[in-house]
Amino acid sequence: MNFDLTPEQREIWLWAKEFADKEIAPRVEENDHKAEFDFDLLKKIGGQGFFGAILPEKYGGQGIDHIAYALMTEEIARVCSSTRTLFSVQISLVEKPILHYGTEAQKEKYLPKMATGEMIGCFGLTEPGAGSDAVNQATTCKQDGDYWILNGQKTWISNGSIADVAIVMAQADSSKGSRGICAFLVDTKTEGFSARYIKPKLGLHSSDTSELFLDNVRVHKDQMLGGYGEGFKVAMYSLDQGRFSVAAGAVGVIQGCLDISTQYAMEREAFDQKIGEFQMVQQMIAEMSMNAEAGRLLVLRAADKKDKGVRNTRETSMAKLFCGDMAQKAAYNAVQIFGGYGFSEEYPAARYYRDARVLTLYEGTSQIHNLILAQDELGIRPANGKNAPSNPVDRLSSQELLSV
Ligand code: COS
Repeated sequence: MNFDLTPEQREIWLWAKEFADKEIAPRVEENDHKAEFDFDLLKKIGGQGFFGAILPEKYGGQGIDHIAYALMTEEIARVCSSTRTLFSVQISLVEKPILHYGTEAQKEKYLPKMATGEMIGCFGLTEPGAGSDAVNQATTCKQDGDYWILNGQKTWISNGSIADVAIVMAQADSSKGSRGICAFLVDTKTEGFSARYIKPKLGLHSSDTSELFLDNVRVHKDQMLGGYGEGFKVAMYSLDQGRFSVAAGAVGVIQGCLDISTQYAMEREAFDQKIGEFQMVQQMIAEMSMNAEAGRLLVLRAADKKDKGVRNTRETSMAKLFCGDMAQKAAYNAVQIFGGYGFSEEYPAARYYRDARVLTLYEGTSQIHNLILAQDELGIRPANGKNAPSNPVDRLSSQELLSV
């Protein structure tokens, strides 16, 4: 086991860190207050080649590994969770499933343009009546010659209004349950497709969160992603990627809370000393430091398995659950350390507090991840597939686990 970053991973991490500090951080407060999507920032991120991070060079990407991708994601989230959401959805929820399940024609059509940010993607699984119960899709697809006709509604879709392409899950035959679901790549300019920005919301003010409406949307059969009835597997595979990116983002939130808290604690004085000298403040700082480190290790462990190409639902779920929950604690304590100023929108702690809240909700609530992990431990439903080893020591040797 080697904890050192390679020179390349370190370089990518520093590249993302510098970009986050120089280009994202100065805009965060204004974007948050205006509650508008920042198209200029999107262009800058695209121009840097960030969206192509993990794509092979063949599709215009940089071909970096998941360790470096996690570190990039963390750095972006350290300064802005709205921007991190844009980045995560584009890469993990759209590019990765196209890369994994797409035909060569689909890859060539979408990936090079997504790598530059010329094309933005969104992921349409959640519906008004299908959140945690993702199989319960009310959106339907019916075949009509060479086309499929899609009807339904999606909600809480990040990037929904700005997307050029949406991955949409729809039910072809409800008697088949999860095995009747199909996934489609829907160009958002197709007639019958529309989106509506959801505003106001508790946090992520400058992230585009939208509803999608599909009214007799005709999609060519070549736009199906994966095979007939494979849509739920496409969705679950995508969530294994998206949850990983959320977990890395949550580590960034913990680190961001730690950074602002340590700085404030060594500036603010009470009872004739810096508040950072009080042990109760120190305890909160120590806890943030420990949780950032523990969370980062869980994320990097999942990254390692992804790089080895083995199923990692369990490790990803664990990272998402732990980091999402610990980000709540870190943001709560950052507000606590800032005291009354933590309650003011003129200081950053309030934004971290609001933005952190969604981390235990989207891409599987903490309860869903507890369920995945408990059912795995109890042998009810092995998270990494039926043949995954159940002995915790065996689990450390990831080579033996099932391939995705
Ligand atoms: N990768 C690949 N396949 C997977 C998978 C994964 N991570 N997880 C499940 N599957 C497969 C199963 O193997 C099963 O396939 P077979 O029928 O061929 O055996 C199929 O998908 C259905 O799985 P399961 O029976 O476990 O489905 P459930 O309805 O019981 O759902 C949970 C399981 C609760 C884990 C799932 O619905 C879930 O993750 N819900 C939360 C959804 C979510 O995160 N929503 C927020 C989206 S924000 S973008």
